[in-house]
Amino acid sequence: MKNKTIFITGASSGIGEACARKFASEGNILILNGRNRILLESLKHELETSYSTSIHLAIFDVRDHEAATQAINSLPAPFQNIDVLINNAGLALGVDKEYEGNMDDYTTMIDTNITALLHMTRLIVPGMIERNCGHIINIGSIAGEKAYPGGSVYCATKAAVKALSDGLRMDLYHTPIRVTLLKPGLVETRFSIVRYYGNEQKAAHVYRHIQPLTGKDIAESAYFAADAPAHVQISEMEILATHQASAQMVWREGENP
Ligand code: NDP
Ligand code: 8X3
Repeated sequence: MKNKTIFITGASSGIGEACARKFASEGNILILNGRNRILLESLKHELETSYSTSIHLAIFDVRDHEAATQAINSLPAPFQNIDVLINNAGLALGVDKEYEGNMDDYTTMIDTNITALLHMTRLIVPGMIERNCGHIINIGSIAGEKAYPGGSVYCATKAAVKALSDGLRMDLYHTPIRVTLLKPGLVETRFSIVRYYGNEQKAAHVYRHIQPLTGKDIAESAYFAADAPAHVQISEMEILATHQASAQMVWREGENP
């Protein structure tokens, strides 16, 4: 696909950043959202220098509904017709037991992973319906399939992303607009560093003795879904590292019996 307008939330790092690279390298124009202006400006410069693309930065916290509404309503003309929305911004905080964790962290996960994703959908999909074309790619997780200890709230948010994706697909099935849910397993990004509140050692432990996925692997899947012929809707893709069989079943070289 070429010359499409792609909106990516959480594009300053990891999977979102990799999606920006992939879709830009294929000749699309991008609206990149995130909170870190310096990282996003540097990504914009790099991509505009390397590829035939043009990038608009939409710097806001996705939990700030007023800022999100203002950003969407004031997009410059070339960026107004969004073809693909990649709802990617998200996070996990902590690995505490459900009854012991920090309520503020729970609220942050719910507000970011569920409410903000829903708000971006609510803001952008009506325009897709008017134009009779569009594609929403939600970044869910294998964590949304089955909860694991210490992850109940994060897992619940990703189960909600699955329900929101399924419901949206049903609400749109009379239109040409497609809805794709990507459910990655272990992807080495800043995800675990954020989850462990900046503790890089604990984060590295998550990816020990296994070759994890990269943001690029997930970006390739997002692009595959977006690039499929118009009559093909990739509804879901679960993408795991080869030595991973479920969120908790991970074969680690030298550790397993
Ligand atoms: P990263 O931490 O590398 O990237 C997360 C991105 O989301 C960053 O750009 C971050 O920006 C942004 N973000 C977080 N909160 C907000 C906010 N309130 N407003 C705007 N942007 C925000 O992790 P990943 O790339 O791995 O995560 C991307 C998505 O993939 C998440 O939804 C995650 O749940 C999901 N996922 C990740 C997996 C993994 O193993 N890594 C597996 C399955 C799914 P900032 O730096 O400003 O916080
Ligand atoms: C992130 C994948 O398994 O760490 O969504 O929850 S997992």
